[in-house]
Amino acid sequence: DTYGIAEAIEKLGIENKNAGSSTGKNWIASGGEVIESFSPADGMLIASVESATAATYEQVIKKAEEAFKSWRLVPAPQRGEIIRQIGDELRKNKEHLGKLVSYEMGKSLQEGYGEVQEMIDICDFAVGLSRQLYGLSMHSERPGHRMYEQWHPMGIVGIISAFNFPVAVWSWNTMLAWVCGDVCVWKPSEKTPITAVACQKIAAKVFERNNLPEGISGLVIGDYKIGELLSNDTRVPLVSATGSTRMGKKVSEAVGKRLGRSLLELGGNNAIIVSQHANLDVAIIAAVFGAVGTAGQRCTTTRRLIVHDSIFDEMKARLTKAYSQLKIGNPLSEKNHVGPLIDKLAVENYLNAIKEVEKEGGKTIVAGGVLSGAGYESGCYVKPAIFEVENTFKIVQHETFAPILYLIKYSGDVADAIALQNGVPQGLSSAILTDNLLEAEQFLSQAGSDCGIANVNIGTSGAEIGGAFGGEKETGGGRESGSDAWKAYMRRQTNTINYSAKLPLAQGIKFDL
Ligand code: UN1
Repeated sequence: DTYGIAEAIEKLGIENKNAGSSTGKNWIASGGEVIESFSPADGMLIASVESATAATYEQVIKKAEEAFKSWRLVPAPQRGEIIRQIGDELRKNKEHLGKLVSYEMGKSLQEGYGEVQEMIDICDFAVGLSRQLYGLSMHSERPGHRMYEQWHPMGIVGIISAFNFPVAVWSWNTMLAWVCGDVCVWKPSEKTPITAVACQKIAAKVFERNNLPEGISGLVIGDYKIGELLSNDTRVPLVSATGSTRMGKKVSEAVGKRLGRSLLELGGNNAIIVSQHANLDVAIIAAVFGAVGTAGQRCTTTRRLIVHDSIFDEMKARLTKAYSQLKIGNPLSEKNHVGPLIDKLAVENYLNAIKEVEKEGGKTIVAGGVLSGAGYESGCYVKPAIFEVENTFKIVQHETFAPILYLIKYSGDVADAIALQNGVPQGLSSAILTDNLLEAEQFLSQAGSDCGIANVNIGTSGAEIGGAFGGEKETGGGRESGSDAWKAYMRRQTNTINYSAKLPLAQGIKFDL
């Protein structure tokens, strides 16, 4: 156990045989089909967990409904105190949980730690927020009247999350929802159930220590069918879903049918514009980290590089050199830059995308391929690849969750580059690299990038928790994490109070008896 995985698993309280039902508690719905989680790093079985059934899902929802009745009455700053304690537990468990994230998901150890750091950061943010759930007060048009608004908790928040940020996205949602007074039921990706169990245990320990009901945090592991239960459930007023656009459309449709609320964080097709005024040293690092970090499996991954023709050849040469220096291998070893894809299905999708791009006439700049031999036994390691393409290629318009970077040339001015950047169905993250103020401001203007995130002189990925995270168009329009994203987890109530002995009507309407 070179990397201390067995120790991490033990310290996180996961029993190897059956991580879920061993707790014997209702907050992890079990009883269903057993899901075995294999590490894409070495192909070994990490642990197995029972998935939820319709009946145990029902138990968790019942527990959640019951817990909401008391949790909503706990003053928000006291709810914040509970989140502070969860943040402390995460600090204590950062190394173990970060390692398990790296091992189960396949991202580099540094990125695994980074993900747990994001969780700690959002806890701190939520603690402060718990004293700042502000509503506005308005001036009434009627004499002797006061008007204001307040924010109330909504109830059960259903969270559907993806494998690529198996723990951070849960925390973005839960920590905010909990200070807002909601209770949460989480359906993690069935590809990363063990890290989910670890998170649930950390949170449950804190709730239990404070004599709070277990239903504040529920876990329902399973495939899309569990997601459907949440989406169709009128007892779940808000469903927050992160994943593919295909999944998001299904969730949105089901939730919309019952006029519930959904918060969607779906696919991206993120581009960096590299202008002739860019610092190319910065450009190379931004592009390479953005394209190969997390093996191209972030929703903010840089998929397209839109480069001015005057520096196109130089960028191509420098990218090729940088890619030749990338070390691909076990993500737990800190000498490697690139880990595996999540599973063999992802490898297949990567290979199909390469076939497609070649069929459409893409030119290979750095060739891809699946790695085999010692250290690559899991069959999930692939070579990051670069192709020179047209933005209009079908495959370029599509998000492939893999380290494939598309190089696109532009000539003319920044407006041409912006048109290319916006010329895809997705609208999550975007960036321009330029030292020219006019170009940067045009990119950020209302006629500039159409994405939810637009950066200058940094790449497309690696957002901080303090900003609202999400995007437009097929990305789904939701915003999570910082800024005022908390408002999505509460219901707004407008209150008008008459402290006069008369009843004047609004709009000057007369009604005398
Ligand atoms: C995601 O890929 O779902 O901006 C989230 C980033 C991370 C979050 C990505 N903070 O890259």
